[in-house]
Order: sequence, then structure tokens, then C-alpha cells
Amino acid sequence: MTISTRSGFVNIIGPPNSGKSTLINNLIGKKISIVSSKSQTTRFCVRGILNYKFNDKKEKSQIIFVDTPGIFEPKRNLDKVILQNALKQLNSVDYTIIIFDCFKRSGLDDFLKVMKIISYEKNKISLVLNKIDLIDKPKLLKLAKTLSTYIFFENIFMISAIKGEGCEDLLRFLASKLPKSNFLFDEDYLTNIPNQLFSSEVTREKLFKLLNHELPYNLAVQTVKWLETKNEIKIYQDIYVAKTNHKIIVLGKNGDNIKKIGTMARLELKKILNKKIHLFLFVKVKKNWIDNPINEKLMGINQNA
Ligand SMILES: Nc1nc2c(ncn2[C@@H]2O[C@H](COP(=O)(O)OP(=O)(O)OP(=O)(O)O)[C@@H](O)[C@H]2O)c(=O)[nH]1
Ligand SMILES: [Mg+2]
Repeated sequence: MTISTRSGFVNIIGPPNSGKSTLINNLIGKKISIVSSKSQTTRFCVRGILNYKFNDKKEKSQIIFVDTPGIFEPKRNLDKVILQNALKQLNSVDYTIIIFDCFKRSGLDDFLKVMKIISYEKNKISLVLNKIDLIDKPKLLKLAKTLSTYIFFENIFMISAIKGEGCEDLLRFLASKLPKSNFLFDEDYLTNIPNQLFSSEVTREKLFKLLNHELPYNLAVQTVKWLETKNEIKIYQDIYVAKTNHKIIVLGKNGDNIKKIGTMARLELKKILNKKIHLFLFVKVKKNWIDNPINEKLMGINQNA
């Protein structure tokens, strides 16, 4: 029996906080993109590769998902750079799904902004209503109807990315949309994000979780040293903040905050990387780093292998 293969790219786009990164992690079955309850968590595109064979099909599919930063009207330089980089990579994919948070009341404006900014082919885009665990069915159906009066979608899916509900149908559909082709990537290639960059993202996620107001948006994390042996990894990271008083908040009273952040990041990295982790965090003040374009590298934004 010969098994035919399909392989191609699927972009996951949508307003901030709609659940794009949660979805890619769930579909891939491993955390590759950080998640938080705050908007604008993701700062660069993250590819996650899924090799899949449905039990009832002879075909094998390789879906290369691309998680993208939430699309919104950027005001700061840094956000403009993030958006421009993301948009650059939205071209030439095989399919696009737009994720909409069906629980958020003010979502329609954000959604229309996204549709205005991106270019897409009419028959290559579907709508995914996410967070259906938070809304009742009649409201959901009404919302689906409203959104489809604005834009034509090939299909509308209703899912809970966090619970996995509806995700199998979505996968099946997306796999059928890919061109017949040999796999574009090796089967053991999971993501374009190297461990060093991923580990700074995990620390950034904990900073997002623990710190409030504008602080998470004004910091960056860089892995500066990585010493790996068979059983353990020593990771040294710099956390850049723009002001001295931000440094004081990140450190916390008696260093309490930074200790908590370090512990949370270390435990998660241990689970994901399967090795003992020693994590050393250093908070540094770098004035105006947000407006300085050379910091794209620092932000990991130009990380597009
Ligand atoms: N209840 C519920 N919450 C969800 C679901 N999917 C995502 N979330 C939550 O929504 C928040 C945002 O999720 P993310 O995956 O970071 O959203 P995002 O679209 O990647 O956000 P940006 O990177 O900021 O654009 C997190 O608190 C998630 O736990 C879902 O299906 N149900
Ligand atoms: Mg995200």
C-alpha cells in the first residue's frame, strides 16, 4: 500500500489574546509558544510542525503551523517592527485561519482591523471561533452569523483551544487543504525556535504573569550563556528594563519577585527540556532600548529560520 503525503503552511492570525499560541501548542502537543492572559504576548512568528495520519485515511499530512503576534494598530516603534515582521511572513501560505475570541465583547472592531491589514485569498481563509467553553450556543451561532456578514469564509469552526474541543475537525479540514507534496521538513523537526530562544521566552512568560501594568511590555529577555551537559543545563539570562524603578519592581522586596520568576521558569524548562536546569537571571537597565532597532535581535523578532 502506498501512502501519499501532503505538506504545507497554515497561518494562525487574529487579534491579540484570541488564543493563537494556545491553539498551536495544543495542536502540536507540546509547548512551543508562550501564553498569557495579557494581550500582545507573542512577539515573533513561531512555526510548529505536525506530522499527522488520520486512522481512516491512507494519506499522511505535515502541517506547518505559523503562530503570529496579535494584529492591532501599533503605536510604539517596537510594536510597528513586530507587526511589520509578522506581516512579511504572512505571504505565500497554503491556508489561513483567523482566530476570534468569541467571549470578548469588544472583539468585532479588532477583528475588522485585522481583516483590513492582512491580504488573503478568499477561498483560502476560515474563521475559528475560540473559547467556546465560555459562551452559550445561541450566542455563539449569532456571532458566527454576524461575522460572516462582514467577510466571506470558506468554513467556520467553533473550538476551545484550551480544552481541545473541535480541534480534530479543524485539523482534518486543514490537512485536506494542503497540496500533495513530499514532507517539506524532517519528521523530527518540531519548531524553528531554538532552545536558547525558547528558554528566554519562558522567562518572559513568567514576567508577563507576575508583573502588571505596562511593565511586561517594556522588557526583553536574552539568553546570554548556555552550558549544557548530558544531564543538566546552566542558563544565564539578562532581563532588560528601560528604567531603574522597573528594575526595582522586577526584583521585588528582598528579591522576592525575581526568585518567584526564576523558580517558575526553571520548573517549566525542566519539564520541557527534560534535564536539570540551573537558571541565573540578571536584571539590567537599558535606557531607550524599545526605540532602538538593533534590539530586534534582542527581542528575537528576526528569528525566522
Ligand atoms: N477559556 C478559554 N481560555 C482560552 C482559550 N484559548 C486561550 N485561552 C486563554 O486566552 C489567553 C490568551 O491566550 P494566548 O494563546 O496567549 O493568545 P494569543 O492570541 O496568542 O495572544 P497574543 O500573543 O497576545 O496575540 C490565555 O489566558 C489563555 O489561557 C480557550 O479555548 N478557552
Ligand atoms: Mg500569542
